[in-house]
Amino acid sequence: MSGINYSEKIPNNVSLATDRALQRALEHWQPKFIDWWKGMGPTDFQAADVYLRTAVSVDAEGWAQYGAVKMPEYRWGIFLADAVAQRKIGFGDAMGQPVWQQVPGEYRSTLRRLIVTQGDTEPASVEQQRLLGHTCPSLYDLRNLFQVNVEEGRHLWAMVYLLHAYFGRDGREEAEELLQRHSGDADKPRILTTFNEPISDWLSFYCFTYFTDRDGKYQLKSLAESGFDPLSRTCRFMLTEEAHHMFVGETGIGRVVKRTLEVMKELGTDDPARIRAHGAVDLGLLQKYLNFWCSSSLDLFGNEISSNSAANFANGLKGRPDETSYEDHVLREATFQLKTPQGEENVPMLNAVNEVMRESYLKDCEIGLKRWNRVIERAGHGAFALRLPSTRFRRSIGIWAGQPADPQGNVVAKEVYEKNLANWIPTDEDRTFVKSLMQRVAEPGKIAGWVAPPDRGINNLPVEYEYVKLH
Ligand code: BYC
Repeated sequence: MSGINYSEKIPNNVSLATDRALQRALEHWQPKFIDWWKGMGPTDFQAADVYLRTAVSVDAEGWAQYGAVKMPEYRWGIFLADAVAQRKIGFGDAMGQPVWQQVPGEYRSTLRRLIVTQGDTEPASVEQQRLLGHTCPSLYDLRNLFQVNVEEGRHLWAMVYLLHAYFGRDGREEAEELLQRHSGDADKPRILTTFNEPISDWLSFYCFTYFTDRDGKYQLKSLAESGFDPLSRTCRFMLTEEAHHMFVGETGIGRVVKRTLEVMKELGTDDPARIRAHGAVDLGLLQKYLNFWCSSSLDLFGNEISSNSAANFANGLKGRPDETSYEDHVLREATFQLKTPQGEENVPMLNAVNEVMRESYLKDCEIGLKRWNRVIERAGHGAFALRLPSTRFRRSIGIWAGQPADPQGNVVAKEVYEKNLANWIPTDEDRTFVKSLMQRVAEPGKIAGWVAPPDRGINNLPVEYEYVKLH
């Protein structure tokens, strides 16, 4: 491997070729990554030619170059957004001081942990989705799945670069372990619970890219504020790619809604049984999937009251998304009114940063719902408006964990909760039905019967373009 031309093999803007030690470390890791990709990445599609975008630089022309690629030959690159001259720490007790180009000793283990947690989610999501290709509703969707997968792979490279470049031997060990933990593995699971849930159908995939990738957006935005400048710059570039993943989720769910409304119109009914018999997803079933994935993703923000997040904020390691949009960047005086199962509580704002992030995340989640509900309303079915579940519903982390709250947030008797859960999240029967819809459609221009075709193709190509050549 020593003859590698890094600017060719691994596109990068971090002058890899001039840092021999870093180059050697990555040379060592790269074949293990490729082995992981072949073993744990998308099954059976490694020889297919996929119409993918690749980032070869961070400027407008270079960040999205399109062409047919076999996935194991994808050029996973390392990119940092351009440096901001004279950048200062924008929040916390060290606000106004110059950002750090190296890891401050006292924050070394915390920063490493944040980077490892972020890094762990990226390969986890690829593992969760590895079987989906077999049941793709169209070649367009199949290509989008693979685009998301290779970019999650690139995001892993981004975190592994930071670990190798700034954390010495510990960092290299962590980079190895990122390939050794696996989603759902009984002995070595992924770090965060949501990333151990299987994604075995495309409705889940659309929900995951809508809700869970959006957590990614919010976590990356908060790390993009970090006083550790290489982390900030890395996350800023990752955010440009993240937008497409959420597009896949938002348009995917939107296309399911559209198709369901067509079927309702065709049959002249809103009877879920008849809609299902016709091979479409009734809106009640879609609502259950939204409830499941939204509540699962809400856990990813951590506890409402968190001394970890308080310390990370005060120390300038992790800010709030869009930190500049707030007035107070120190939060030593402010308080936050928190609703707990015991009643309202006034807590120091510094300890409530996770909750502040969760609130802004939910506002962002509302945007898609408004769009889908407009379509539902226009079709004359306003009574079926889709809703986000309350932050109290089905939580496993934080003050509401284990509380029997309904999707509207009312605490109900445990028996009532348990009896109604089947109305709120997908049952085994629902999942079996959704699975029955998942029949592979892989002819150019064809689409499965449970989802509408997209409005437009990729990169100005027609929808019927052969986005994946299967051979
Ligand atoms: N599951 O003080 P707390 C993405 C642990 S998604 C399991 O509230 P903190 C992507 C916590 O670690 C974005 N454990 O936690 C999307 C802590 O343990 P210790 C991923 C959990 O630190 C789609 C303890 O409970 N990025 O990129 O304030 C596809 C106390 O909790 C969970 C990040 O998450 C959980 N859900 O917040 C691909 C950013 N929640 O320290 C990719 C990096 C909490 O007591 N991570 N715990 O042993 C972080 O910023 C923080 O670690 C967390 C937790 C926000 C996750």
